[in-house]
Amino acid sequence: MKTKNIIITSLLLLTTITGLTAGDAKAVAISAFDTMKFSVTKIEAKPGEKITVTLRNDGNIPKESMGHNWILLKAGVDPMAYANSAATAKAENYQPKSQAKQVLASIPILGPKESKSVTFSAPSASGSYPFVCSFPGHTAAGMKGVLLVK
Ligand SMILES: [Cu+2]
Repeated sequence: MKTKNIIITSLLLLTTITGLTAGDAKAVAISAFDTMKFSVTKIEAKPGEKITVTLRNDGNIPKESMGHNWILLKAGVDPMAYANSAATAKAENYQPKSQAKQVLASIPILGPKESKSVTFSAPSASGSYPFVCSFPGHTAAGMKGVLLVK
């Protein structure tokens, strides 16, 4: 009887610990479409909050002509300026090393039905942090959004 109670208590404890771990980071699921749009254009977070962004390409058009990525930029960075620089950086997977200092977190180019995650801490300073898809033409087409830290 005593052993049984210990096992039950251990199981409950394990469940609690697992639950805490899973709930540790704020989960944000973003779909990317052939229409050059993100399903999520606004993410809200507290300063320093841990966030896991999962990007899924829900389109059908091949990666070479309709790939999508997710690039979170520092506050004050012009999304179009970053996108213009990235557009000519095909060899660097549209993430130019020359602009790496502008980037806070990123998920590389995904083809149809591919999915990838990135976990990062929201900046400690309140503000508005733009994110874009830097595949050529996509930011201009509206494939962008903002992380609001407050
Ligand atoms: Cu895109």
